[in-house]
Amino acid sequence: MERTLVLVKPDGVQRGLIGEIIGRFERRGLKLVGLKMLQMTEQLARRHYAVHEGKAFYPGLIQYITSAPVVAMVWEGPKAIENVRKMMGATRPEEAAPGTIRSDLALATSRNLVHGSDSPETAAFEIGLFFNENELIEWSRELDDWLLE
Ligand code: IDP
Ligand code: MG
Repeated sequence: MERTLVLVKPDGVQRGLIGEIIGRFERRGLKLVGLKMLQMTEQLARRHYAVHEGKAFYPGLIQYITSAPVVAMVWEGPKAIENVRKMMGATRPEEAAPGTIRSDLALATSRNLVHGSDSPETAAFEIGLFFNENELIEWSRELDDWLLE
């Protein structure tokens, strides 16, 4: 089973959309295996977004992601990385498909509500940035017989 890191970014927390965003993944059938609220430090933000260092939007991105608390989650399920990315929608809300989080709830690329890992390698790296192994909970869900192949 695949795991992916999801963040409700500071705008999602400030706008009271934590429950809305968690609810979408929960209703889809993905399984929550890690959850915490934290204030990202500049150091954590720089590590998390290291691939974007040097880009024009990078300073604003670091400012944004550290400007208020985030909610960090690990979701598990078949093709969790791809499924979450599709549910988030494209980076730019105007390009996100209707029905996605960014299309339904956001208007600006610099305030696009959510982060989701984009590959197995980044998922492993990002989960490790936010969670210790003992903070990830393995639990069995009775519903799985009705959700999974
Ligand atoms: P992703 O979050 O869809 O994976 P990335 O290209 O990895 O998108 O960019 C990371 C984050 O940086 C975006 O989610 C967004 O918050 C911010 N960002 C990306 N491009 C721009 C831009 O052109 N202007 C402002 N912010 C941007
Ligand atoms: Mg990205």
